[in-house]
Amino acid sequence: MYVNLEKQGNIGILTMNRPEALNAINADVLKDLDAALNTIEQDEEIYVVIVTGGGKSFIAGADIAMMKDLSVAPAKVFITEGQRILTRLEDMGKPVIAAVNGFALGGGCELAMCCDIRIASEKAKFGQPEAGLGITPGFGGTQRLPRIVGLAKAKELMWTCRIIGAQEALEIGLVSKVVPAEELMNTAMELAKAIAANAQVAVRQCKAAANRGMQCDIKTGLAYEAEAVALCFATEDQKDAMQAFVEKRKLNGFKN
Ligand code: CO8
Repeated sequence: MYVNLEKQGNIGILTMNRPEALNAINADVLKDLDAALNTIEQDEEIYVVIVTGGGKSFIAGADIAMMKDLSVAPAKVFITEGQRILTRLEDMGKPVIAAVNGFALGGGCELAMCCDIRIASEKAKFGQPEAGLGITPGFGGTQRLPRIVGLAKAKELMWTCRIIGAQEALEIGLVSKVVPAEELMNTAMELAKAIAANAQVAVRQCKAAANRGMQCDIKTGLAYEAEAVALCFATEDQKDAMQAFVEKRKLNGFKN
């Protein structure tokens, strides 16, 4: 299996597992990732997901050896499948944290950008080196990178193929935190646990409303928010949490 899924409490840890090729993505990796996403979606015990890479790399991109002889039609099939599966990660109801341990290049940077929050090890490296290989980014980079770092910075990175370190990724807003390599997984776990400790219907509605709102005008976004918050009033967790507040007592966990 090119993708491992392990559970620690309510946290699912998805590890890309093709270290001999720095976790480069081929059709089999995509298939295993798709299957792991099915498991995560169906497993009600998993509240939050962490994605990381096995070995020294997060993901060093799509598999260049596999792509080199592709003609237009098979390339389109691979691209469409990659976009579909990465968009599944972005659209997943549950929060997803990328713990970027090393190279996040090309398709690897694109996969990280589909996660809700990115935390980087000091050793992480990011970039879209596709133009140096005679192609454009194909797993969403031309669309998501400008939305995250701004249009001019995204074009600069895509045109020059410059690989940036974790600190620069932090400065341009591509990651939200940089930590020493040995603290990466603990930091991601602490963040995941903090999210998992809250009411999960509310957490998921926050994600859905925020993601949908980024694609539309603010009035439409506010309508999504109204739907999202109204729906929370149908949950026991909302009743319990507000009751506990007015009774000035600590809530003893959520039922979810
Ligand atoms: N594809 C296939 N194999 C890879 C890849 C890759 N992207 N990256 C690394 N590997 C392999 C190497 O070939 C090597 O294999 P072997 O040991 O059999 O020779 C092994 O992994 C270790 O790699 P290196 O020896 O090169 O390790 P270094 O530490 O010296 O270098 C680098 C690490 C800098 C990350 C280097 O491996 C590298 O530059 N890799 C390629 C990075 C890259 O250009 N990625 C972008 C790919 S294009 C892309 O992602 C497009 C996305 C979607 C478009 C779809 C279009 C159809």
